[in-house]
Amino acid sequence: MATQHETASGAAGQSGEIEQYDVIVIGAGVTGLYALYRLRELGFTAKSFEEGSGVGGTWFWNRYPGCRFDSESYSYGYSFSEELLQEWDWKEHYSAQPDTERYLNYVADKFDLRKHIRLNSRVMSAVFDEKEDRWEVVMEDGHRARGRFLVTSVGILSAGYTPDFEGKDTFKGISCHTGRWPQEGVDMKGKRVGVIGTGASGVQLITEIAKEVGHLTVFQRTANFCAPLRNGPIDDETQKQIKASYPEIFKKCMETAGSFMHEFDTRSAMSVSPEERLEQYERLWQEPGFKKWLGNFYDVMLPGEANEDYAEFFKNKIRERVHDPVVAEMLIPKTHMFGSKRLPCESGYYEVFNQDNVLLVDVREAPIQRITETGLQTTDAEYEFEILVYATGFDAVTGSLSRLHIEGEGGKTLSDKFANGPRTFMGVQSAGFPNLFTINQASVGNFVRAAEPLVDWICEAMDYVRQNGYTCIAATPEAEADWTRHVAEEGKKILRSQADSWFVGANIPGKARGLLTSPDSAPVMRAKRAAVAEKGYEGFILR
Ligand code: NA7
Repeated sequence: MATQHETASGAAGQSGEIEQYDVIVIGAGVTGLYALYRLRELGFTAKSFEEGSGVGGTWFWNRYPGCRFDSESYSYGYSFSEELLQEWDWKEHYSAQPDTERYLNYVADKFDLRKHIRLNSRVMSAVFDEKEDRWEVVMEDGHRARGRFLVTSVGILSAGYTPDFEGKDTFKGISCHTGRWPQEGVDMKGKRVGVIGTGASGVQLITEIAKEVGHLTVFQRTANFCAPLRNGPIDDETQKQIKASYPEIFKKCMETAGSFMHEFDTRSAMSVSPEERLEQYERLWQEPGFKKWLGNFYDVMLPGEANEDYAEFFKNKIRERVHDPVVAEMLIPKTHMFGSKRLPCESGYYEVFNQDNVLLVDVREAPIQRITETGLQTTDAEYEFEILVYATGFDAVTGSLSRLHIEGEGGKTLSDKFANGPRTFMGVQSAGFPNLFTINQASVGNFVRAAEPLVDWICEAMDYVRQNGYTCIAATPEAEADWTRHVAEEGKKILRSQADSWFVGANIPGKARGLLTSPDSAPVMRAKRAAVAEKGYEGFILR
């Protein structure tokens, strides 16, 4: 096993001190922190290189007003330490970003992980040394490190996307993206603000800033189905109950498709009377979180009559909440099925549009033509504001990898390989990129719940390689081809592939369309990975 800070000379044709590790982790967010913990437990030397000036990843960068969980806080935390579970008090049922960031910092301190993390370290390239079976990463500041294995814990929603509007740089006011919110915050009190985008981030931000801005213009291209979050503080009694029931909470999460606490009703919506159906819809509407999405009749999530029926229920809720019928119609989704996009949860979003100082602009009808010095111009009109917020989403899943220059065998880059869509084996590895584990390709759903078992699997795979005296684990082209075909074929059938969203890369102009993650449920994915490991890492070459 390598020791840290050993001097290597001649690596990559240069000399000088290059840090040496068994494992290099890129990123110190939710998965990066846990990977460090697990790797250390297994006796690996590991270092995480993190672009941010703090730990937390998504919860470090997305500090826009209103940013919070849509997952129940207590279903999102790490499960690996009973002590941590008992020590940490979630303040709210759906934790706000500052508290979640505080939690991840608490974890980093409690488990003494900071000494394994180099902050302010943007990785510019990662190159595989075929002779040595080692990866070398180079940071923006020239710092270099080498490791047998490379783990990309770079997040699935971390490469922010800002549309390439003409005149973007001419805007004289303040402009920022939700995913890279300034640390010092943005003072919006009494200001004229424009927001582009009404996805999960836009919905949270708009609701929050509408309380204090002078005037708000919302530029919406696609209306979304949004549902009340119904957040609230956690009182002492509930806190005790939560802490006593973690085993059941996590067990439930591990049984469901997306690792959330909610289970579908096994009945068809159409098998019950219209009265009973409506009674269930109304009951779920009053309940908090994703229950209305993931705890309803199973067939509301399948294209067809039940889905349309439930969509109509949502549309009527919007009509009830928005006073101006013209504005209400603008806010009603027309181009996609309920559940085919991520369901943003809100705390008063629709009521924002009843405020006199809020204007909704349909930029599907009249697209944005250019950004001006004082605002923006659509094909219809010109709008002025002092602050412009891009809530325009992310180049999801593959974007955070493509930003890195990852060079595998034969000098081939991962971004070239993924030009027509990701090609991986189970999301965890791509042929031609040995010893590279692309965690962010394989994880989706309630994030920590999905990430913990995935990190465990990857760490055990590295341990297996080491224990058996190998230096290399590489997905076979055949295993990769089979998996890629499986994703393409099965991916087409599921609801979340039907809309133009980040799930299928359709939000990024020119990006190949296709499901970016696994079409399988979380339990199925875990079983598939376990079977591969049991068969001595079938689908991988070990040498
Ligand atoms: P999303 O869900 O991708 O939303 C991005 C929004 O930005 C969406 O409303 C887009 O409209 C809009 N957008 C993107 N490009 C443009 C242009 N060129 N013109 C006008 N509007 C545009 O990103 P979020 O950050 O809200 O959420 C991402 C995930 O983070 C979310 O699913 C959660 O899991 C957490 P469109 O719908 O494409 O017409």
